[in-house]
Amino acid sequence: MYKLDALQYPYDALEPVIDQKTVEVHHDKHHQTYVNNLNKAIEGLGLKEQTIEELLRDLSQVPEERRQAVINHGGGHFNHLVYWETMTPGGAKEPQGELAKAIDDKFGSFEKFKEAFEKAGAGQFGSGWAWLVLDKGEMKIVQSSNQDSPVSKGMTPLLVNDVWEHAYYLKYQNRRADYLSAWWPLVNWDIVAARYAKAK
Ligand code: MN3
Repeated sequence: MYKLDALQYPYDALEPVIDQKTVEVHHDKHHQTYVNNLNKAIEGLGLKEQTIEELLRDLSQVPEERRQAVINHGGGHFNHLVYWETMTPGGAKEPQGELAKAIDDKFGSFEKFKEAFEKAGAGQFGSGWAWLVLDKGEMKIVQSSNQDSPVSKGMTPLLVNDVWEHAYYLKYQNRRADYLSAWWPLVNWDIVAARYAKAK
């Protein structure tokens, strides 16, 4: 059984970039529903106890007829965990040290990285996610559709933004690009750096 922990910050902590109501519904309704449906999808399978990341990294342990449900709802659980953790009311506002250097080396500059990431988020057709990942040691921006998760392809997430409409619609309506560009002050670069150091 998987369970959803309370957010590490109050619902209004991401104001004014993300409004309180959006955070509340996103976490308590959308995310909770993924957890509930994940538990239904794995019911009776006798899987070993493991983190949701471990489960998604090895989907071969899930029988084929339940696998898509685990991809959808397990991905929905894991992707949102990374998303909530990526954001914080405090923390470093820009990448530092080794992480900053890796971003500069790969994308040219922090500004160019942000531009490319926003483009990936805006260009994701329909619902999905924009990610910064490490893929076999290489830093990359990738998109994923629906609740597909890059961990199922062996990648390690460093940072993610949710581009499903439920993440931004109350405040930004159809203006996904505005949400993407307004989002940067929320990113906790200390956490991103810790993920990077661990994954390298
Ligand atoms: Mn979402």
